[in-house]
Amino acid sequence: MAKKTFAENLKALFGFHKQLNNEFFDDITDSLIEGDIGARTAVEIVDELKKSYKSNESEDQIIDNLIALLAPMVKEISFDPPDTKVSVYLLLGVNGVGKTTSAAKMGVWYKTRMRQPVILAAADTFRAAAIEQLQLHGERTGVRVIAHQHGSDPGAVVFDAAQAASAQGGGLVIADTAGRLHNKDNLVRELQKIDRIASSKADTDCYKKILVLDATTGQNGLRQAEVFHEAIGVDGIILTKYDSSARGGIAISIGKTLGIPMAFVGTGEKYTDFDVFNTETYLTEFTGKKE
Ligand SMILES: Nc1nc2c(ncn2[C@@H]2O[C@H](COP(=O)(O)OP(=O)(O)O)[C@@H](O)[C@H]2O)c(=O)[nH]1
Ligand SMILES: [Mg+2]
Repeated sequence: MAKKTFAENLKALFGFHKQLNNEFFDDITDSLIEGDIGARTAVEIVDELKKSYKSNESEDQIIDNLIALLAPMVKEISFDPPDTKVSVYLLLGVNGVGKTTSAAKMGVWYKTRMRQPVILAAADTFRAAAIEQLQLHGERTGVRVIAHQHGSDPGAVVFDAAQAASAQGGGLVIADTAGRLHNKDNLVRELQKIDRIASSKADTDCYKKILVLDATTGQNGLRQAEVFHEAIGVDGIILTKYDSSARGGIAISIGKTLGIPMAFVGTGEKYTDFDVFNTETYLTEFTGKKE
């Protein structure tokens, strides 16, 4: 059975507790933790909520107070590649989080919003299937894919893709990467070269490192964000599988702990199941606030 969302839990709590006493607030803390907010943050939030609580407050007021407390913790960013510049967006993340799928979705997203070309770079050269997967996406969506052979240097793929964009007077390169994460040293070494090439080929402020996180993995996502942020620095996050996640508190946890902003959400398997992250919408959904 699917896990209850924080919003559903909260609703049940209001029904269950006739009086909003300490027990009620303890239960809110538990629900926040189950929603992947992280224990420490959950306790801090509920302490604040208690402080501002006045008797006879309605459910709606309590949810509004909660949203007001959460809002400053969530960070949000939008990436707008300028038409006449060369931009490189490098997608990072461990295996299976949805990097290749997100690269394809992002390609579709930007293609309809840019005059200049969008190019997918198959820089996950580690798995042959990853190259084919991206090429197939390219065929289906009409977005150009630049790929080299299986096992070739991923930096060279990014180089060629950026070169192709440059030759057309600017454009956006979205680079898929391999998700190997044996240990941090390894990760740093693997990413450093590709990082150097991407930053030298992209115009000023047009190189973005975007971490892809699976919303269903919970607090594990926070750990992944820490590792990648330390290794190469993360400019923004794509939260995938948000459709199958009953939680999503990870956006709050990461914003508060690491200050990394959310950029996009993936909400399904279709190319169009993808949107920019919006804090207000996110908190409305997370808390189950009535609109
Ligand atoms: N439901 C759902 N599935 C997704 C989403 N994004 C990716 N997936 C699925 O997650 C699986 C792994 O995706 P993939 O892009 O290959 O991950 P990668 O290893 O990081 O490149 C695939 O079966 C995708 O269809 C999403 O937003 N929602
Ligand atoms: Mg992949």
